[in-house]
Amino acid sequence: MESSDITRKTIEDVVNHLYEATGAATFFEPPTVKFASADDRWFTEFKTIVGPEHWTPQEALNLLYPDATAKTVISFCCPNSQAAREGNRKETAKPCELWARIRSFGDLALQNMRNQLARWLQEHGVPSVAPFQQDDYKEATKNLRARWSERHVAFVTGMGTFGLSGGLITEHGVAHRLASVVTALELPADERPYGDDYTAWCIKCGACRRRCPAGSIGNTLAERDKTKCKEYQMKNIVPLRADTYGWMDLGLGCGLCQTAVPCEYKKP
Ligand code: B12
Ligand code: SF4
Ligand code: SF4
Repeated sequence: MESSDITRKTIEDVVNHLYEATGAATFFEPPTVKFASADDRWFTEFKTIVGPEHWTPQEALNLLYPDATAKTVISFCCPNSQAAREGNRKETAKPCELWARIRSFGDLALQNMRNQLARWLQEHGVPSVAPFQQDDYKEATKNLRARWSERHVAFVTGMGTFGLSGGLITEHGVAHRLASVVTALELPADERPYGDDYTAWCIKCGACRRRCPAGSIGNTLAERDKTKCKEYQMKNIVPLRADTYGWMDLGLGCGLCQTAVPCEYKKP
């Protein structure tokens, strides 16, 4: 296939193929794929909203291809499986086992999906990069600030808007994981049905705040205390990893704010 023959449909087919091939289908419901123009003004605004270190799509692509021009950002969203969501609804302090598996091993499948989509485009002669894979994850978690925020990127593609919990509320809810790829291939962008209203799909009901065992969620997005969420995970969940869940490393989080809430699996 020539790169000029690659359409949005082709990309969606590749993502759906990788969803099966990487084992992501064990953990997630089928992905939704959305597209943004690499020139969208939001990417420049994130230098102020997230921080000056946050990459534009152009900067991210230039990490691997110094002479290429970024044209499109592809974002995909994989909702957590119904069984994992149902299991987590009953929890009050820690993730159920299926949720924990998604955080630790589902995330590895998602990393493979990103990488393989970028590799597929590269093999078809199109400079492409999965920016998350170029970031320093330890630094991002230490500073609570990534150089490529999957939620902010997905917001630009029209995938969804931020909730009080900080999660991105999509057509398929907030219980999901996100990934993205920047490419030099020009493809039509999706519209943002919510315009620039970055909290449009959150009904501000406070259910996530009441679910959070760490007191990390406030009455407004600005009141959110991310450090409390991280400390809760480090003190109360990570130490359970070997005995309760049965593996030695990889991240864990409770995600209680994403289950038993009106935005869990649909736009409320
Ligand atoms: C560091 C990190 C964490 C840290 C801190 C999270 C944080 N920053 O909020 C810790 C360890 C605590 C954590 C916890 C969790 N995480 Co985490 N984490 C990340 C990581 C690596 C980077 C996040 C980041 O730095 N973002 C940038 C900062 C600036 O974003 P932020 O603080 O959230 O931004 C807020 C403000 O900017 C605000 N805002 C304020 N003013 C304005 C104005 C405008 C115009 C806009 C647009 C926004 C805005 O909106 C944002 C949302 O709160 C990402 C992966 C990635 N690279 O994107 C995953 C990621 C965010 N985590 C994810 C998940 C699922 C979780 C957990 C549920 C754990 C789990 N799996 O069970 C919890 C949920 C916590 C929560 N309430 O959201 C998913 C989120 C998907 C989703 N459903 O939204 C991500 C995207 C991973 C992935 N690949 O899917 N995480
Ligand atoms: S539970 Fe309610 S307040 Fe929290 S993110 Fe969902 S809709 Fe918004
Ligand atoms: S992941 Fe857990 S601790 Fe963190 S904000 Fe959500 S409910 Fe609170």
